[in-house]
Amino acid sequence: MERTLIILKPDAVQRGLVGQIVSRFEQKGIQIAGAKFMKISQQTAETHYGPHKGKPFYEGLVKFMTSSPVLVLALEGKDVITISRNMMGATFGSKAAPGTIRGDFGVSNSFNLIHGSDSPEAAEKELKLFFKPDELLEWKPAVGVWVYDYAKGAPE
Ligand code: IDP
Ligand code: MG
Repeated sequence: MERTLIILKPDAVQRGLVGQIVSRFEQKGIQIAGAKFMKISQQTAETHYGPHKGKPFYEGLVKFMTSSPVLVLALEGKDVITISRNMMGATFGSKAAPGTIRGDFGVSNSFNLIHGSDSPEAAEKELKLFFKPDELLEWKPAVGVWVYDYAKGAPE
């Protein structure tokens, strides 16, 4: 099983879309390993978006992400990094396909509702930035055996 860092950005919280977005992950069969409602500090935002430093949208992005509370999630599942990126849709709300979170809930290119780690390396770094080890919980969902096929031992 893999874990990823998801942030429901300030626009998702302000627009009251948190429940609907979390529901999509739950309905998909993805498990919550950690959750934190918080206001991101300037320093954490700068670290998190460090790879974008110097790009024209960087300063506005940091300002946006620190402007209002967010819901930070650690999600868990087989191939959860790729699956959640597909569920998010393309970066720009104006271009994201219908059926995706960004495609269904937004039109803006910068206020695009959700962040998700884009690789295992990024997920590891980002999870560490937002969660202490004991804030990520290992638990067995009662329906787990109906979410994956365990006939061969490993989830399929
Ligand atoms: P991603 O969130 O789909 O991984 P990135 O390219 O990593 O997209 O960009 C990080 C965030 O920066 C985006 O989610 C979006 O909020 C913002 N962003 C990216 N490109 C632009 C742009 O061209 N204009 C305004 N904001 C942008
Ligand atoms: Mg990115």
